[in-house]
Amino acid sequence: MKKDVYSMCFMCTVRCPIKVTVEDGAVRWIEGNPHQLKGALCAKGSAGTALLNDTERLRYPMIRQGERGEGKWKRVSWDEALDYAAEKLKAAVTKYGPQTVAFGERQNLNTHISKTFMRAIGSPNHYTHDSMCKGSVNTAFRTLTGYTDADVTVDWANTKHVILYGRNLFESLELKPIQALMDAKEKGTRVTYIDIRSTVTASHADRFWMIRPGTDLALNYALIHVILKENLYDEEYVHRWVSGLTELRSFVEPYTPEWAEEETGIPAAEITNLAREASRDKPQVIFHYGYRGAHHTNEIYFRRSLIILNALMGSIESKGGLIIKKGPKDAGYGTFGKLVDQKDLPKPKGERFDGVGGAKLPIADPAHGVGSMLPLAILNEDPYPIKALITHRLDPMLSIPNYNQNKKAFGKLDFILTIDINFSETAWYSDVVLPESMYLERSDSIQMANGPKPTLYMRRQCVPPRYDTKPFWEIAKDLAKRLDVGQFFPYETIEDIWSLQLKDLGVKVEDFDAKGFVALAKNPILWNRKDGLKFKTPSGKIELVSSLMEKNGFPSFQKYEPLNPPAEGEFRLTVGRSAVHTHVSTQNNPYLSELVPENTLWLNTEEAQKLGIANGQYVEVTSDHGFGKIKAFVTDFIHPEAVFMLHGFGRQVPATTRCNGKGASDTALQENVSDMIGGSPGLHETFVRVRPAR
Ligand SMILES: Nc1nc2c(c(=O)[nH]1)N[C@H]1C(S)=C(S)[C@@H](COP(=O)(O)OP(=O)(O)OC[C@H]3O[C@@H](n4cnc5c(=O)[nH]c(N)nc54)[C@H](O)[C@@H]3O)O[C@H]1N2
Ligand SMILES: Nc1nc2c(c(=O)[nH]1)N[C@H]1C(S)=C(S)[C@@H](COP(=O)(O)OP(=O)(O)OC[C@H]3O[C@@H](n4cnc5c(=O)[nH]c(N)nc54)[C@H](O)[C@@H]3O)O[C@H]1N2
Ligand code: SF4
Ligand SMILES: [Mo]
Repeated sequence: MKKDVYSMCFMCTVRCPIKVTVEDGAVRWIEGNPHQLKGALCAKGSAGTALLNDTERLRYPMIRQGERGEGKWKRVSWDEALDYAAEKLKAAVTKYGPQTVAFGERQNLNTHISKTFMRAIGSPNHYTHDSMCKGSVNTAFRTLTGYTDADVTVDWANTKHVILYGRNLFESLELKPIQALMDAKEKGTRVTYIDIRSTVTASHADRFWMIRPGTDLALNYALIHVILKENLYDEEYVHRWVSGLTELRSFVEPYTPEWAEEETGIPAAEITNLAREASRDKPQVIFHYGYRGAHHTNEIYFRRSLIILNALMGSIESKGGLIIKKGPKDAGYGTFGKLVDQKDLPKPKGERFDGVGGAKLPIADPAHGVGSMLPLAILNEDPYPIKALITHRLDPMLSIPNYNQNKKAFGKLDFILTIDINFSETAWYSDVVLPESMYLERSDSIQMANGPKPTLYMRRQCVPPRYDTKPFWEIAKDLAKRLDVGQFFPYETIEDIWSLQLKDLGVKVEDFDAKGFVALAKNPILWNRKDGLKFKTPSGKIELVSSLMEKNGFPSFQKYEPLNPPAEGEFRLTVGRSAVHTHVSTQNNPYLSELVPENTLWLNTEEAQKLGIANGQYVEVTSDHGFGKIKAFVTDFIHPEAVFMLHGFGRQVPATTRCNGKGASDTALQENVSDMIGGSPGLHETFVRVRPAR
């Protein structure tokens, strides 16, 4: 029998809506949901079947036998694995206190369940990937608008001009935005792209600037300088909704385009032109706030400068600008239910391991924590020892900079439990490994995707699990029961979870049948720009002088401090993503590992010549923290001060035979330093030395 199932892709966390054709219990075809994506899917999404059939993914629960990382495992039953894990976690809770248990995951549809688990056992130490990805973007938004970046979306379809700072949209994909931007470009939308190297996105841009690494803040200070000097901003909007303009004006006074030219390498006249051009298109212009790009310990000021540029253009809550997401209430519906909203569930209490909300990181987002503090907290026992770690849908060993340090830190733990679908580097180093069913084999909690048109999405099981695996929501409940907190998990099936989520909303499970999603609004909901904007700052305005920053002792504007340039013979290590891989998840996928089997080191042609390195030759890359062997990609299309490599390679798990040992690991080379205001890791603070491999 043949049937189509609407579900959601999970080859990366964009979670595109998909249509899956299933015949006789097997997946025959996957395509983008035709109602939203015109059938389109990226290479990773198409490789979902290869993941489903992969014999090297996690297939059954296992308990470690030999030393950590030695690779000796015993296959056990689910009961045996869960009993053992519960015993170890209980020991940590009763002997040392619940705060000694930490739980990390990439934010996902079941995060309301993991947060319930941690609150039930009494630990404040749940953290997500968010800070490791874009913590400073999140914090920058909150300091200016009271909203996080997750509360904001980009109106790609209606913008006239988008300016991207290392936002390599056409390789670091999000399908819906790409489709919308391609359509908009046909109608004349302009793209300005600023990167330290020429990427696929650069080839789609109308203007490309190769900027000197780490100097984007100088460029923005100069753009703001020109905008204020020539009164190019949206006066009506700024007068009504923005405070602190006088202070900003005097702050940017010294930062002329001529000054920025020296710093960035971009001609002053071109900087002035961009400011004028953007202003002509306001408010339908977007200075994209980005995720990665320039990653330094002062990143908060760079992200703030981007949001300030949007505020000056009047593009926050404008058609063709940035739109504040609306929820079910805004669309006239009830509340979307979450397990973590149970009234009798204990509130998180006590100091967090990462210092978020305390003296160390007072304004980073406590809803996510700052994961890169974990190895430091473990090693230094600061603020207290961590004894046990649960990791779900995250690979902290590779996603927190400095692999060797991570290994040392995790080696200090009494117990590590990993719930994954693959043999991640963290799983390989764990004591118990629990295999989750992959996304085509399971249903999950419903997604409430807030936006101009708030929409609900559902992941539905397409085929039965191929191996002895379970969905996370079931694993969490089974573990909770064993830790005597089962009362907070009042469900047996996924349908019970769905009804808890939909109970007050006024939507039924059957409503998803027709298209796989339920839109709660026909037209985009936009607030009235004259008097209807609802900023969540104390003043109700976009606060250029931020009460959140100032109250916590951080200046709202920071004098430009140039980064140290690389010393003779050194390069700034920069990293990013490939269109056919997801972070650290897909390198062993049978199809995707064929497409991009290893990473290369982008190196400027002249620099390569000085070092006697030819294109395609293996080189050794060394930093103060680690080492890697990798093929050189010699090119004119990268700034001479930097080298670049894809994240996620140089793996050290023999069980993943297709990717093991291929390419070099950025994580092994990078230093673990963070922006201690915003929370992002300073991924581009590391210098490396390169020489031909011996
Ligand atoms: N050194 C370095 N660190 C980085 C970055 C970098 O460029 N360099 N990038 C940063 C960024 S932007 C981000 S967003 C983070 C991402 O960091 P991570 O979230 O750690 O990376 P992912 O590859 O998304 O996924 C991690 C794990 O989730 C597992 N997984 C995938 N699907 C499922 C599933 O359905 N169930 C379960 N249980 N597990 C699943 C994968 O097998 C993988 O082991 O890393 C950050 N850290
Ligand atoms: N295919 C694919 N798509 C993805 C993901 C994935 O894993 N795979 N992950 C998703 C996630 S979680 C994220 S966070 C996004 C990330 O999406 P992006 O923010 O686009 O991140 P990267 O791919 O890391 O690209 C960063 C770019 O910044 C450039 N860069 C480095 N230093 C500087 C600098 O000083 N200035 C400027 N202007 N540029 C610089 C690099 O050359 C690189 O091209 O992608 C998302 N989409
Ligand atoms: S971007 Fe690609 S991998 Fe990510 S969810 Fe969409 S289709 Fe899947
Ligand atoms: Mo990310």
